[in-house]
Amino acid sequence: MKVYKNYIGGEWVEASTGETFENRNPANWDEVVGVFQKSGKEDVYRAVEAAKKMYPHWKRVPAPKRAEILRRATEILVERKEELARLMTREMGKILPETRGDVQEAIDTGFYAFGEGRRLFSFNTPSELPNKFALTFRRPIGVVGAITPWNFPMAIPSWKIFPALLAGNTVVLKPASDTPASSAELVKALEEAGLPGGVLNYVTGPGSIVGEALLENPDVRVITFTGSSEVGSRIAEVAGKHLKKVSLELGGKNPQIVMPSADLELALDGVVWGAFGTTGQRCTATSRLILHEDIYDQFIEMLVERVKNLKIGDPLDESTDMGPVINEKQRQNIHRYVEIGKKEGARLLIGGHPLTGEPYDKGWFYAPTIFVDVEPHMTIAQEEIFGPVLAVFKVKSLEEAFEVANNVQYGLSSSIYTRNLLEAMKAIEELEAGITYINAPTIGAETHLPFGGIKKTGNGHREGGWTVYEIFTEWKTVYIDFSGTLQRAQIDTWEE
Ligand code: UN1
Repeated sequence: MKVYKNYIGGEWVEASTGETFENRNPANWDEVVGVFQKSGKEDVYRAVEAAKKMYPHWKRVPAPKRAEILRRATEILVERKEELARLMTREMGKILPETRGDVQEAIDTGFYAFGEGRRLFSFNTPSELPNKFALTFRRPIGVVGAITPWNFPMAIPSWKIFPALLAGNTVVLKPASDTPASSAELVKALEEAGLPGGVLNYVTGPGSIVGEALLENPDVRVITFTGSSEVGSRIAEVAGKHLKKVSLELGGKNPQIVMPSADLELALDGVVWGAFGTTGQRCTATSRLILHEDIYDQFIEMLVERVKNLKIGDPLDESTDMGPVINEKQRQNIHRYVEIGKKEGARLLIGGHPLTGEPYDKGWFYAPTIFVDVEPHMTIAQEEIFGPVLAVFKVKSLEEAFEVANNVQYGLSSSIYTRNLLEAMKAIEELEAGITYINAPTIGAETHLPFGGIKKTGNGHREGGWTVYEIFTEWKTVYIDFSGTLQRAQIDTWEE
């Protein structure tokens, strides 16, 4: 059985607690993917110490040189893509095309960061006084604590680690306990690429101990977190107390609107992929389908027919459409929401139960589930379920569709299917979300554009592309006065 250790100061070491935990395959819980360190606060503090010690060195390495190491690491991911995707499917349960996509997302992020090494643009601007320059630089911040989720076990750590390192910060990564193997492989690729020891550290263990220790350690200057709104709000609270910079990427309750002019087959492809891809476990997943009444009956019929024929099973089998959910607790939680949905009066159209019998008995499988007659105030219309559960709404107009779409506390992704240009334009204007797709599903953001949401989806930051560098840098403003006199801003005026 493969035992993974923590990576601290360039060494793979056991946790000070002497304890470990198992990482099991959600499609077959008899299979142990690896054994990981159940670390304590002391391990986190040692990792932060190592990161702090290396910071003065790493920030002095010119950005294009830091970038070279990231490029080499990314090339290693390219070489190992298939092997890494298979490992990820075993530890996480999403189907192979999706885990290949997850590794690819890390690759795209790595190469983007490589390019950024020769950009990291700042700006200059005229001074109000003569013989004086005013300019700015992006500076790294220090030790970054990255706390990452299990649904994108390599992509999301890469979104945080590559830009944080490129900008000159050092990092302590705490991956989700359900998927520590994929992130360990990312760390190994960086180690092999020649990243100096201590620049990136990796500590596994429970969020309540390892995550909390990162929050509380005064030397961690930035916390970047992707996960639930509940944990996000706790992080913001503690980090607020310690005045740390925090970037939060939290829940979603993403709608897809289908209007009468839409290409219905295309809209169907979109909603099935958006709602049941990754077994519905994306923060961008389509959890609400808003149908115009004119196409409602027809679309529901098409949807049920398609969902009935989804192949659910072993995610390593290339013909499978949907794998299991991540773990027992999550499956129970999904089922609890389904029960609430029924109790509150929504009508269960299909699914709504765990899958049992061959080949499901040793995994956390749940049937793709669709509710109709959902009212906007219902729990299943409001809360993020993070599973294969779709709530369908019937509306009379585009305005009502926007009203329903916006009537939630989240605002990550959104989508509309229409062939009417004006409707599409209005959707861009009206939908309250960080991302709006026209004739495409709510999932599938590309890594070189801003990624993030409004309202309770986050705290205003954007990962991805160039915007993520706002999270991992601080501005230094520089004034250079070469007038040889005392020039007082706001007081001395310029005269010819
Ligand atoms: C997430 O679910 O946390 O846009 C991220 C998408 C993916 C990223 C999802 N590229 O669906």
